[in-house]
Amino acid sequence: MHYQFPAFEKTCQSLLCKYLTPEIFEALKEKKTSHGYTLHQAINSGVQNPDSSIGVYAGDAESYALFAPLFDPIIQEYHGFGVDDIHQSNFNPNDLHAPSSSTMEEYIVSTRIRVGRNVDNLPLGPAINQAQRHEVEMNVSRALEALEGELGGTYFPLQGMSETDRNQLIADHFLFKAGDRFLEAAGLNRDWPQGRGIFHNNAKTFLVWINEEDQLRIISMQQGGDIQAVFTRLSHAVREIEKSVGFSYSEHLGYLTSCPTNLGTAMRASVHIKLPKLGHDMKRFEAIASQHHLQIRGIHGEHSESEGGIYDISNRRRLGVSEVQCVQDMYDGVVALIAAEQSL
Ligand code: ADP
Ligand code: DAR
Repeated sequence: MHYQFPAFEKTCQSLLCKYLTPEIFEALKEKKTSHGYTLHQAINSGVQNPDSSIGVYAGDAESYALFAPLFDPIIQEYHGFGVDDIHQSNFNPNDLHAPSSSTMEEYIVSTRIRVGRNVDNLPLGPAINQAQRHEVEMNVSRALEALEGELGGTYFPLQGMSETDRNQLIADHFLFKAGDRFLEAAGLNRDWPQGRGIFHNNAKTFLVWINEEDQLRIISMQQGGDIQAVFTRLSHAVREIEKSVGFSYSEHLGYLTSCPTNLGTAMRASVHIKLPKLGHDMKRFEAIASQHHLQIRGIHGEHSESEGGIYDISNRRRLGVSEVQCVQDMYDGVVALIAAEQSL
C-alpha cells in the first residue's frame, strides 16, 4: 500500500512529528512485522490526533526493532534511555524508603500503583486478532481466579456488564473508561468490548484490567497515603501472576508495552493529593514536578482535569529505572510538593 509522508500541522508537538523525517518514512514505509503490522499503523494515532504527546504505538515486540529508526529517538527523548542502555528491574519492597506520616495522610486522598504487562509470544493490542485477544482473556482470568488470600477475587467481563455497574466502577476509579480517540486510532479499541474486563479482590485493593491499552494492567490501590503497603501488595501480586502467565520482556527495553512511554517497568505510581494552593501557582507546581521526574494528571485518568484542588501525581520515568526507583521518585516528589503547599 502506497501512502504519502503525513502532512503534519505546524502546531504538532508530538515526538512523532519531531522524529519522523521523510528519509525515515521512505526507509520504513513498506516494512511489515511477521504479524503484518506496518509503519502506517504505528503512526496512525499521532497522524489522526495532532495533539498527541508521543503519537506512536508498537503492534508487537518486533515493532521496536523493525521501526527502530523512529522508535529509538522517541524512547531516548521520553526516557533518557539510549540504544545501548540495559533496563534493570528491582521490585523488592525492602529497598523502598517511603514511611507514611500524619502529614502525608492529611494531604493524600488515595494511592494507586500499576504495571502494564503483555503476554509473551503474542502481538500487542494494536495487532492482536479477535481469537488471540479471547485467548488472553480466558488464560489470564483463569490464572487470576486461582489466586488465594488477599489477592482472591472475581473476574467481570465487560461484555454483559450493566452500564450502571460499569459507570460505577469508572466513577470509583477502579475501571478504565472506554478507549479514547488516541487508543481508537491505534487500533486498540477494535471489537470493543469483546475480551475486555476487570478482575478485583473483594476489598477492591487489587485489580487487573484485561485487554485495555495493554493485555494486563495489574493494580494495587487503597485510600490514604500508605505507599509502602500499596507497593508491597503489587510486588506480591505480580510475583504470583508470573508463576502462571509469561510476560513479554526484553533485556534492553524491559517489559514490552504498546505505548513506548510505558516500556521498562511499565509502572505508574500515583497519589490523588490535595494541593489547592500550589494549584494556583502552576509555574512553581510544574517546576517541582519536573525536578522530581513527576507527571501531573487530572483525577479521572489521563487527559482529564483536576477537581477541587486534587491532582493525580505520579512518576514520569518508567524505563532505565527500577520499580523501587519509580515509587521513590513519586514519594520524594510528594514530600517536596507537600512542603511547598505548606509554605504557601
Ligand atoms: P493508568 O494509565 O495509570 O491506568 P489513568 O490515568 O488512565 O491511569 O487512570 C486510570 C484510573 O485510575 C482513573 O479512573 C483514575 O482516576 C484512577 N487513578 C489513578 N491514580 C489514582 C489514585 N492515586 N487514586 C485513585 N484513583 C486513581
Ligand atoms: N496517545 C498518546 C498517549 C501517550 C501516553 N499515554 C498512554 N500511553 N496512555 C499520546 O501520544 O499522547
